[in-house]
Amino acid sequence: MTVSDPVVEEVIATISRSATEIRQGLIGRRGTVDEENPSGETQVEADIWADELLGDRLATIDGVGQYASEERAEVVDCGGDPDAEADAYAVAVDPLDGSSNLKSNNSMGTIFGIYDDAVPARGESIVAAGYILYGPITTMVLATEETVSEYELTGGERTIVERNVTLPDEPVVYGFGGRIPDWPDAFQAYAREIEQELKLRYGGAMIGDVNQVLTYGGIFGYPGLESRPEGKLRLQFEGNPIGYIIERAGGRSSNGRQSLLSVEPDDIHERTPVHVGNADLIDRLEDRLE
Ligand code: FDP
Repeated sequence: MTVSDPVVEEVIATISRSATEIRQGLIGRRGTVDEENPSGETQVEADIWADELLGDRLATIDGVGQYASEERAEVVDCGGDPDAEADAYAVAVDPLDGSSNLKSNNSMGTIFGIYDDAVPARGESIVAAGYILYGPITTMVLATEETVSEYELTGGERTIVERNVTLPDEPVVYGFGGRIPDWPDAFQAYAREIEQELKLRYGGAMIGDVNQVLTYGGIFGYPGLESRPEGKLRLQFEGNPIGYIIERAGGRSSNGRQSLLSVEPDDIHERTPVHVGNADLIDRLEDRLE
């Protein structure tokens, strides 16, 4: 599938070409460094390396006005103003989502959102978003205004696997992050209901867990916690792109009250509760959390 805007297409092509290289470069970069990312989490060598690789490549694309990464405190100004210029975009990236899974050699991903506004921006201004899943094979799920597609990536090439990916109607799996004693009572009550209906699938990397939901139907959530009401995941780099993908695939996203895409952000690294999945499961969650 081609995306009609050449800048958007070049961003997608650059990220998908870089993905097999990133996967290969994980070898030997599993160690932690003596640094924390702007959200206060320990970085592994691969986080910094993948961020530099993507940042160098994306920031030089004509028409990319901003590069923002979960691994950098500040947004990188690349020369165009996405608020002012019709053909300038902001690219927000989580270079390695779930990188704590590197230690145990479990799945991880790369997430990106292409915003038509300067970031921080509402998810409603996303024009395309996607994720790479480093599983037994490397795949990319890409959502545009037209459709959601899945590709296999190898040697810098992408091969279409499925056009028009949609969430299955009958939900099968669920995965909720955070420790149960830290879940607010209303979320605990909701989770108890869901446990009776669906199968648990939780691998500790949002991309792996969300991909299970997209494949089998169900719900992924990282709720607001008693100790941290804002939750763990970041709106610009994780919540918005994933919300966009799942909504385009026929599901819903929510921070517990409203679509993630309609949340007005204050800060580039702001966190949010994230819930995505089949629409009726998200509707029920919002009723419970009211
Ligand atoms: P990680 O810290 O390994 O980068 O983005 C944060 C994230 O992973 C998500 O990918 C994942 O869903 C979540 O954190 C896992 O958090 P828990 O360890 O609290 O389950």
